[in-house]
Amino acid sequence: MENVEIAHVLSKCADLLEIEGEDLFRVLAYRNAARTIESLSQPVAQLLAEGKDLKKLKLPGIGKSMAEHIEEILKTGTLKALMQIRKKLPAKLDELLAIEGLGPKRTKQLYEKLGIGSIKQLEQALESGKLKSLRGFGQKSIDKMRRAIHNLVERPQRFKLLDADQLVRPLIEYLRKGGGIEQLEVAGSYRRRMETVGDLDILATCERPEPVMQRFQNYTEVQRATAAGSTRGTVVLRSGIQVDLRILPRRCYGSALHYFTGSKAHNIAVRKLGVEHGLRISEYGVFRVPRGKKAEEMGVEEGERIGGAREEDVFRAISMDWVPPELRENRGEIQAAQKHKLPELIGPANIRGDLHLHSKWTDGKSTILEMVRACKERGYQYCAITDHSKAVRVAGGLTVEDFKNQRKEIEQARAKVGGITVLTGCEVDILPDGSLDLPDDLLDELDLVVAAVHSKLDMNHSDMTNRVLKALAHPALTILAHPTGRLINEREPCAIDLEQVFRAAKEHDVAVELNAQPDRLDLNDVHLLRAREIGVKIAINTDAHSSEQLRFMNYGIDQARRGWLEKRHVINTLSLGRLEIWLKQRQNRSGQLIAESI
Ligand code: DGT
Ligand code: CA
Ligand code: CA
Repeated sequence: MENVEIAHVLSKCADLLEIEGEDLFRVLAYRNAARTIESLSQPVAQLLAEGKDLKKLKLPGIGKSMAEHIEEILKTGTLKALMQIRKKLPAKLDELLAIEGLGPKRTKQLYEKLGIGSIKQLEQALESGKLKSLRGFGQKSIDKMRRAIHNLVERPQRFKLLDADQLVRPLIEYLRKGGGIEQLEVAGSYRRRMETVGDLDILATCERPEPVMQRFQNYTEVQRATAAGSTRGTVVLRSGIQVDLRILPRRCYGSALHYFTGSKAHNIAVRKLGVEHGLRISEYGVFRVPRGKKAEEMGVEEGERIGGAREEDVFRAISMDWVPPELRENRGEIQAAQKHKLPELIGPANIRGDLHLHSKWTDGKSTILEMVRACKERGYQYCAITDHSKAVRVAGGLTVEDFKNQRKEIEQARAKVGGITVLTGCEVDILPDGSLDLPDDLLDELDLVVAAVHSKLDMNHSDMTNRVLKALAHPALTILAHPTGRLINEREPCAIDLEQVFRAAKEHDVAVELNAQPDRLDLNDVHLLRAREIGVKIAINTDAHSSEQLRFMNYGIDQARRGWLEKRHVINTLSLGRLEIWLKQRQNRSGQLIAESI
């Protein structure tokens, strides 16, 4: 059982307890534990197998009884406590929780006041107008709910990349342990590092396919096998994700890897180029088209084979450079690869620091010292502590006074951890009128100001755009964080004109964030391409709420690569010296602007 699945049981418990009207402390205990488990870098099952005692690891929110709950989930797949609450509540209540905008609080209201316990009953209540009698369910929120239900029913389920990683890694390890595997790779959208994946496509070569295929079907997480042959199998894991395994002859491993990595649009363009070169390119290999024949008339292995064992064979045959999988979306990579002008994509080694971090002062789970130490361990030159401002009440946002006190703790961390520069910062809330939630004199004192929208995310397009444009014009602003506010599979992006936002950010020399939280990844790849074109500086930030989450940087980098970003586009690849020069320039400018306005 994977961490995501354990976390899922815990947070389900929290939600249902809240609906049932349980004490809020107990609810939060489950919710916090879920977050901790989800962000661990090692599977809990593995920790336990290594003989570690969960109770003694001092994980945030995991005390004695929570540790026992987790062990119970690992053993039984669920919790007795969860089954007991379920008995008391309607069986289909979970459906409601999946609707965007319906958290446990509002679900509780629907259930308590109107006895609504399923999507069907909710739809009936929407039709009959019964809902309007409830507090907090105005026309706007009713319309929103209708759309959300529609999306939910229509949308095929896709898995966040982080979840896919956590599900596929142990499977691969398991397959390898069985022996006999020579080459193995997960292709498809997973290899292209898309923010979500529909299913997993594993390719392998091996001595003998049968035992490997057998082992695949026998994996403990398999819920059902939907197709099985000696070289191709499909299973659905307990988490609901589908996995295909294809075992290939060595001579076509490379061409199959290329084909099944996709994307489809990229493949079609490559195949077409092949035809122009007198070649037939398919998953079976690269073949010369005999005179007088057409590529599409050929059998799968007809003609002279000129490659297929290695992926490079495909690209070389049509005079292209090898294209990193993240770029294979037919967005210009083919032309660039022909001209040997592919971007030199950013990589983890380029990152020098993290500029958006939370601590226990607000909704973070680690102390400032722990965050700084963890950044140091990652080899960073700098990091910035950026806790929330007071308007973000749910996160325990800080007042001016709090920020001053926090400064002392930052000083202490600086004194204790050498070799890394700790910048003082904040994540200031952009209020609905576009002003910032902290006074200018405090903002001026900070090394760096991250700003973001946290409330009234449903403003209309022009109001939201104006709100953010006004904030961008504030001279103290350094980085605009999670610009669209979307949460993958949970909340749609807000309505905002990013084109105008990017232009304003460039004009005011404000960096725009690529938030690396796996459920945000905001900006997305397409936005990044545009930001790059316009020339906006990008900051890849983890927005880490615990030291464990610093590793989310890699998801930011994946997304950045999909947006064609190079080192030069990203400010947290700058050396400390250069970063400081940029921050200074901005501060001088802000001083100047203030002077001008006097
Ligand atoms: P997903 O699973 O929805 O996240 O996205 P992919 O890209 O992994 O798509 P999937 O699993 O349906 O297929 C894997 C790859 O196989 C896909 O990226 C490209 C290739 N492929 C699948 N169907 C076609 C097709 O009809 N034509 C071509 N040229 N390639 C295809
Ligand atoms: Ca796939
Ligand atoms: Ca597939």
